[in-house]
This record gives sequence, C-alpha cells and structure tokens, in this order.
Amino acid sequence: MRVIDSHTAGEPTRVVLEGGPALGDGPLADRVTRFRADFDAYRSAIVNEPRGSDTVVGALLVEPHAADCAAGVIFFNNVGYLGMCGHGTMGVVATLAHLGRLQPGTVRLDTPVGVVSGQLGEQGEVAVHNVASRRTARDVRVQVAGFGEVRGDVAWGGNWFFLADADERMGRVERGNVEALTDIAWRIRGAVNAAGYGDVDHVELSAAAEGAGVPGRNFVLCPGKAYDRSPCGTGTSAKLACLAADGKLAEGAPWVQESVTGSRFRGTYRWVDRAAGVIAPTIAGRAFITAESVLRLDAADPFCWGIKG
Ligand code: PYC
Repeated sequence: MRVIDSHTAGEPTRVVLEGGPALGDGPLADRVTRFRADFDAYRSAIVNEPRGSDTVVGALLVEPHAADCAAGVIFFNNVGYLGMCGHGTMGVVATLAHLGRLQPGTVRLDTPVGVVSGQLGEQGEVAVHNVASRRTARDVRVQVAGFGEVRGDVAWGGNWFFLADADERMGRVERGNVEALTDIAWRIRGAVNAAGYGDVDHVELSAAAEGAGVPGRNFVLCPGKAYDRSPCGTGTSAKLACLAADGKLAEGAPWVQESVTGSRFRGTYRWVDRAAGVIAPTIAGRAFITAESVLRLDAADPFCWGIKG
C-alpha cells in the first residue's frame, strides 16, 4: 500500500493512496460499514503497531459519492472508524498539495458524515470548513467511580464529545500530566456512556482561561485511549458549538485552541440555525509531510495485520 504520512500540530495522519481495500461505490457511510465488516484487518495493518501506533489516524482516499467533491475520505484509528477528522483533513489537503494534485484554493471532500471543504492557503495553512456542529446536552452530571461528580456538555463536531472543564482534582492540562488526564478522561467516558450517551467516544477537558487573550487549552482523549497531540479539529468544532450556545463567543469572532502539547488551531463559526444551536465551524492549522512509504503485507509475518488494540 502506498501511503504518505504527515502530522498536523503534532498529531499524525497516514493517507492511503493505493493498495487499500476496494469498498465499491455508494454513500461513504455505507462504505465505512463495508470497511468495518469485510476489511477491518486493513485498518489494523495500516495504523497499528508494528507499522503505526495508537496515535496514527488513517485516511483512505476513495472516489467521492457527493457531487462536486474532488475525493472521498474515510478516517480510522487504532480501534475503529471516525466520522470526520479535523487534523486528518488538514493532513489530506497537505498530502494532495505535496503530490501536486492541489493548488492553493478550496477542495471539497466527501466523508461518511457529510461534505467538508479544505482551503489551502499560500503559506500551507489549511482551513477546514467542517460539518454542521451542535451541542445536544448541557450540564450533564455523571458520577465517576473513585472521583466524584463531573459536569459537562455533550456535543457533535463530526465526532461525539463530552466536554468538561478540568478542575483541581484532574491536575493541570499540560504534557507532564497526560497519564492522570488519560486515566480520568477514560473513567469519565465510561460514566458518560453508562449515563445513556453511548455514542460519546471522545472526552475533551478544557483548562480554565488564565487571562484575557490566553487561548483555550484542551486535552482530548480519543476512542482508543490515545490523547490527541493536536487541539483536535472535531473537538474544537464541538467546543465552538458549546461556546456559541452559551453566548460566550460571537459569530465570526476568532478562537485560538491550544492542545496539551502547546500546538494551536484557529477557529471561528457562523450560525446555520441559531434557534437550534447549529453552527458551521471553521478550523485552521498546518500539516507537514513526514514520510512517503510503501507498506508491505507479508503473509508469513505473524503481525502482518497489526497488533490489535
Ligand atoms: O482532529 O478531529 C480531529 C481528531 C479526531 C481524532 C483525532 N483527531
């Protein structure tokens, strides 16, 4: 399989250009179902060890179904499939530009959860116009075993998130504390799922703003228990939906989202349906190409299909 690796704000993306599973045609949501049912071993072979790691997000390029799209893309990780992926979309756009298939301008991409577009700037920055995002539950209270009550919101930003403010019980939102943050975020996810929000597979903990002009800093736990090295594009979209719903960020106003590694995305939104709390978020950041490779699948290799998580 021919792949190109990149990272966006520290978070890796592996774009599969050739040799991936043939998923046929039809809407991308149907093709993900086929991927999961018939070709899941490819997912593991591409992103899991020994070729990848639990932080790698795979991006299979396919023919689009939606009109006017240049390509379709299906994102996946160490344990399954993602609806959308913000940092991954920036990686896909940077990869297409690296291959000379894209000039600065806008490209529309079909995904299992809707059409997104990536706007490539002259300096390599990519602005992702993400799927419509919204908060679906406010001030949800869950009891976390050995920890106590945690309050947060449930929101859609292309994936499902539970967003809570990090408090002193969790420690600081910084790299030196990722083990503790991972542990608590994992337990929060379990409590949120048990409370009836079974679709939530990402947990976003936000540090309290420490002063005017200071960007929001987050820690995002991904479905396979790896933390996002980037500020998470879909997580930032979910955050914008919450800020918009609370009247804390005006339409068009800039939001700088910092990750636990210190990397940053810029975000903004416009209302799609104010009464229903639906926004159209835009997330901007930059991806860098790190490798061009051919992945070999050797039937004699006991770990040919990856070490499954
Ligand atoms: O950037 O949307 C994102 C993302 C999701 C999971 C990892 N990164």
